[in-house]
Amino acid sequence: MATRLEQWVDETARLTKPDNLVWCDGSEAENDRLLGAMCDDGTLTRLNEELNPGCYLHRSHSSDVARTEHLTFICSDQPADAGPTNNWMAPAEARAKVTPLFDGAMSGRTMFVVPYLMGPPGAPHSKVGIEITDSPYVVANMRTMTRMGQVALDQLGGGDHFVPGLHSLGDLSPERRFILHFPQDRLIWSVGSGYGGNALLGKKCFALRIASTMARDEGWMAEHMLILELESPGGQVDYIAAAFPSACGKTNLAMLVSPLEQLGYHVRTIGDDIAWLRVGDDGRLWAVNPEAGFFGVVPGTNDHTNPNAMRTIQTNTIYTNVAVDESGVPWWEGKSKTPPAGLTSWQGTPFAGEGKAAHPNSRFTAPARQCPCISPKWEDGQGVPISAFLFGGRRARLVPLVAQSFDWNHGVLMAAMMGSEMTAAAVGEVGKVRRDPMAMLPFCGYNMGDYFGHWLRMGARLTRPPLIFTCNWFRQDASGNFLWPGFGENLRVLLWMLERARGTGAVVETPIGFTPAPGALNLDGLDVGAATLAELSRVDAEGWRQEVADTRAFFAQFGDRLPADLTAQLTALEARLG
Ligand code: SAT
Ligand code: MN
Repeated sequence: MATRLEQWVDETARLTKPDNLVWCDGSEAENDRLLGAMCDDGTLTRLNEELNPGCYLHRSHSSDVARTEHLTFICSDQPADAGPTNNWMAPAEARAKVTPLFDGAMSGRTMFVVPYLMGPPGAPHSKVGIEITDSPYVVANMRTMTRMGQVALDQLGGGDHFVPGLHSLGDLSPERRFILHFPQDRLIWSVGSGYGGNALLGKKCFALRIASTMARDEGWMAEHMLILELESPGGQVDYIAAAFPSACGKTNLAMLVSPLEQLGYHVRTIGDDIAWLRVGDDGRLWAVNPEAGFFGVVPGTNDHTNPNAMRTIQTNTIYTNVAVDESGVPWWEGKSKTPPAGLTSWQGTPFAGEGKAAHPNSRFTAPARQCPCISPKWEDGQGVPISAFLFGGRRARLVPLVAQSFDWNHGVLMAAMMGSEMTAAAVGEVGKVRRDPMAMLPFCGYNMGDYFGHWLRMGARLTRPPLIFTCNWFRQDASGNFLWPGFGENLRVLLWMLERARGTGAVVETPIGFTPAPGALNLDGLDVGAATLAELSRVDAEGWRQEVADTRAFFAQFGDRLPADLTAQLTALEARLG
């Protein structure tokens, strides 16, 4: 009897009609072969072999440069199960519409069967996915982003427990592009895009959208969060998980360089994008990074903003949509003040100084193990215990530098109220504020009203819950200057959060939560005056009343799927604002 995997591969090959079929084993030799073939046919360009050994450039189609949320669907039986913030398509309609796009889509191409593991090998909660794709670029990326090949088949052990994901480049036309999730079947279909979260199905499609529905059913959490490790003088180690919308500095925060290293404060990385969290026997929440690599935004990355990322992406990295100089060294906005002469833009044309040389959503794909500050615990199958959650966005006004919620349920409200100015990570209106609860708006695989309820229920099960904070590194003064230096200095905010977790750390009580009392943040060696600090923490009641009204309107769309507790929290906040 053929296994479920063999049957599915067989069926898929009959539908997509590839010229060849390759089962990927994840080996070095296989990877070398694939990279070589992609260099030969122009899919990849080898970068400077001395300065960037093992690095390649890929240029995607110019209409395929970011996630396309309007072409991303949750195909649950009932529209109410996808909820008002997701696009919904009936499963039968989705199959009828998209099957023809897969029909013969791989003829003239090779079909790769890519077994992969989300989570460390051998760990009890790691999960197997199988991606079938006709893109060798996707295969190479999956090899970096996940544990790919034999290791995943070993974990599967001949069983039936895997999440199938079918991907084809199709004709790359946005007219015929669909990213479909079938939560009941734990199945993913993606056609028409070769880019990032649209095509590397282990990431947003599995580890967030499908995993969030599994987590709801099984009592755990799949969140869009970095995980970082903080060691204090004396050796105490704590872990923080933080959620920010795409392209708001998660990778920078995850790899933060401690400005207080001399004093014994060390920061290490567990993950930069996704956290899977479970309740431990000790009543704490334990987090695992299911990924094995970083798919980070390149522009703005430099030795000041993220020296650890700079070192991580020096070797064995696939760059997508960056510019390149005459000697084959990649370049992007923010790498140096002025572009080098003789630059070729991300579109492969001579860069004349107009527009951007690298696409604003250009990315690096790099192995996590290359990160100089990766924690020795990053592949621990038990995970790490989380002391605090941090929710942030990009807001020029209103939201203070940091605030602590009064308790878990109030924290869930704060996280659900999150808004952020949109970035280039998704196709849309860059700069416009949109509500992005828990930074999960594009990634929650079910009704977000139910998702809020899941958060409330999880809190009730935790005897030692993480404290919940919100932050905003991006607040500006009236002339548009950032008030807070950001980057490594964000550590000072994290240290105050840890003090709060230990029951110390002075606060001011405001209607929206606790903010640091004057003098409570360690600002040694930092040039931030008292007036600036006061402005950073200022709570503008009128502005917040407007924020409450916006939130009420946002919440209204969830109707009776919105937990009553959340409405009660919002009403209480409104009352505190007076
Ligand atoms: O393209 S991805 O979805 O993987 C990146 C992101 O939006 O965070
Ligand atoms: Mn992300």
